Amino acid sequence: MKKYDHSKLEPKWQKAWDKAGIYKAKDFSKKKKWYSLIEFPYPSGQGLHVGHVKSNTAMDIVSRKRRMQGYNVLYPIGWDAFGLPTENYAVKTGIHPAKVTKQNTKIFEKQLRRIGFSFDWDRLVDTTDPEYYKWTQWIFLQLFKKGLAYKGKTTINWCPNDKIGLANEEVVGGKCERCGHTVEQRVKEQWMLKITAYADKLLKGLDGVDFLPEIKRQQANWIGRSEGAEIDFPISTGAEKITVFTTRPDTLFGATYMVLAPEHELIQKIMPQLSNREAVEEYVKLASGKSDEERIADARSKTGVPLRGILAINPATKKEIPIFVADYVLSNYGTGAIMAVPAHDERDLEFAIQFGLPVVTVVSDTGELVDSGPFSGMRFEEAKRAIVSYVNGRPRVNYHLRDWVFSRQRYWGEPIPLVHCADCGWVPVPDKDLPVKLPQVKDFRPRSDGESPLASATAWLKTKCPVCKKPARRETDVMPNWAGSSWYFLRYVDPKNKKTFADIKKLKYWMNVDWYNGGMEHVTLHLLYSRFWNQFLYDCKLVPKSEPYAKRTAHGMILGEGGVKMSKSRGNVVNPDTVIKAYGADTLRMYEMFMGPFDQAISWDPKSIEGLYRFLNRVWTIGQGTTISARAKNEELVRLTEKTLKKVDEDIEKMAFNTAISAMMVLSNEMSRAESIPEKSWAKFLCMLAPFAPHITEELWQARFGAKKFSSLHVEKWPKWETKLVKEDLATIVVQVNGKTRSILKLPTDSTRQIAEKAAKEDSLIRKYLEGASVKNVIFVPNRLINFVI
Ligand code: ANZ
Ligand code: ZN
Repeated sequence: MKKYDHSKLEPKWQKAWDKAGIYKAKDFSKKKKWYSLIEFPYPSGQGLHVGHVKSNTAMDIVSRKRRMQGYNVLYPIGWDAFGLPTENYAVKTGIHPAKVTKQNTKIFEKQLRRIGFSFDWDRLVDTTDPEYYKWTQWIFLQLFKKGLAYKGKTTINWCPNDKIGLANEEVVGGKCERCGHTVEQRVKEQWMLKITAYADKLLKGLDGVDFLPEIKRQQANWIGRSEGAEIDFPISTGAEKITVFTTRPDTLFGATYMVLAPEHELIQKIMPQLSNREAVEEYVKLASGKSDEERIADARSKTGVPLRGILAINPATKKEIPIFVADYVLSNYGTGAIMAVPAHDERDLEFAIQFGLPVVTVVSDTGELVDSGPFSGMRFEEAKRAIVSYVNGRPRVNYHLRDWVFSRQRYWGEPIPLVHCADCGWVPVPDKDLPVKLPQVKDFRPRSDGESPLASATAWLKTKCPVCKKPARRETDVMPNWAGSSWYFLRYVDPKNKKTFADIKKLKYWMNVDWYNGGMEHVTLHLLYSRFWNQFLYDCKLVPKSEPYAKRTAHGMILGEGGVKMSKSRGNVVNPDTVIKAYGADTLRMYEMFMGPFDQAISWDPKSIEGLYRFLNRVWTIGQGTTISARAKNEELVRLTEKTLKKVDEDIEKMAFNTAISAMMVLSNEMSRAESIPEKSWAKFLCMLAPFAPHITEELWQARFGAKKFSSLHVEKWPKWETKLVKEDLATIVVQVNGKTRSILKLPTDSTRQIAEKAAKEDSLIRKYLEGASVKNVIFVPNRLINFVI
């Protein structure tokens, strides 16, 4: 008997598939198109992670099934290759990041190929390739030309260790996500993208897509639409007023004090009138060093200082109320000022207790207003509107979403293609001069003055203004890591196009992505950013669909043994190569799909790998045996095969890969016990297993069904199950007398009227009704109901 030698047969079939080009996606075809997408990997120096294998295998199974179902499938791969680890490595070793990236991507490609994914390798993209980032720059310029990219002074999160500005989302609990160092606040000129202009579109777009509910929820939360009103509060000392944003105007009569954010512009204006200037100045200074996250942390006790010498007037009660400066109010949300209602807001209550401020209840437990003048007794929903108009307030919608900080003072990113001219201001580099290539520099280290290393590339820096031709200076900031991944799914459609980022006809054919799977950690940022770019390009009429992804699912993480995170420092990182060496790629794929429910975090368990290996060996042995024949009849096995096929088919759609594999294990057990296996059932079994374990199934398929001219199993037709064989064995039949249910029978599925009538008449519960009665009519609905009319 031939041995299952995965180390020989896997590379053999990979070569054969490559040669036959069976995974190439064809632009335009009579077949229906199918576009599967995975998040393209960052080619780190550590090589492929088993987590990549999980997500890639899942979408490979879907893609392979679709191919067999007759679709023209696009399943592409590429490198999201700009990023900090590569740059840090370059800083350490002096090797240019482009060179490091080349080395790393080579390793990644080799590893991915060895697992037998059905990628169309001809469409490979690399975000660091100038031919790619030329278009990233071009899209940025479209945003700039439409006023959606602007340079603004913002306080940024500054990591003093990495010497880099961080986006809010890169700060976790006040610490740098990368190095764990405490983040400081710094004022810096930054390029920003006005994603807030798309807040509403990004929210509404969620209605029309098939994303996991949890993903939709996180997107919506991140956008944070909030309906409320702006209300003006006059102040005692003069013409100034304070405008607040509130979602609870119904509580206005309970507003007993006000709070300004430390950065609120009124504070500096009225400073001369304050009797406690020094205390206020001191407080404002202290607050400016803290990050937003720190300031709003629930656990932290509230701090603040009263503004002595001025008072505000509650426009509803007309009473004078004190004003505080406190850092639990943020300057960059709403108006940077609030009316505080301690009776109905937790944070305000905590503050009020600390400062001995009045707490006035104005809404009862049952939702009616109390102590609210003419509005007492009114339902709070109604009172919201009524009170806003009573005090001349304005309805207002706010979003928590912030504009996207789009510059980094680093080296390894796309140069921002703008030139600064003393006379003309910021001027786009003309299309014909794109890409603006990264210049060579000696030192990749960020400069301690906070500027990018590009600021040291003197020759590159100096240029001419594209408009007036006077001497001008290039922007030295580069784009953030999120830039290239915001549109890569569009480039896959037409990766070699030199005239445009992707041909519109091809985009019309392929877009949108039918199924995108990725990590849960990317559902707020990457998903939102890429939807934003796509929606923007849609508004420019450059892409055909406003939403880039029809469906988005997520996988659970793979943890190290014992449920801890896999990390280099723990030394528990599993290299897929070692598993492949011992057991083969098919076993690795099967194992990762079998580990547990796809969306859950599961620990690596070397012992269970053996189980999958045994399974494939059993399949191999069946394939070598003599029990399979065209003439074999084995009704029970045929029935089980059909049922398993149905289950595998349906489970793939639900990403229930583990239960699909369990079902195939049961079937393989029965097959290895069977005296004879009908050839048709064997063929169906290989077909359903093919997307999971493409190599072994190809080998066994070719051995039995192969023709002289190679035709791969992976382009065979996806089999159909025999409907009548997968039916439940017993049907539940309701037995009625004159329309009233009197008994329930279990009968073999598809029992005839005669059989059902006979069984019902013999039923003890029914017999007593029919005794001595004359049956006028019998109504029979197969597999459902029999009704005796007497
Ligand atoms: C009075 C009030 C009474 C409020 C009450 C809430 C409950 P969302 O849903 O997040 O939009 N707020 C407004 N601007 C703020 C800022 N810059 N910093 C901190 N808090 C701010 O929350 C809006 C509510 O948060 C607003 O409604 C305001 O407090 C507060 F029983 O006004 B509310
Ligand atoms: Zn100029």
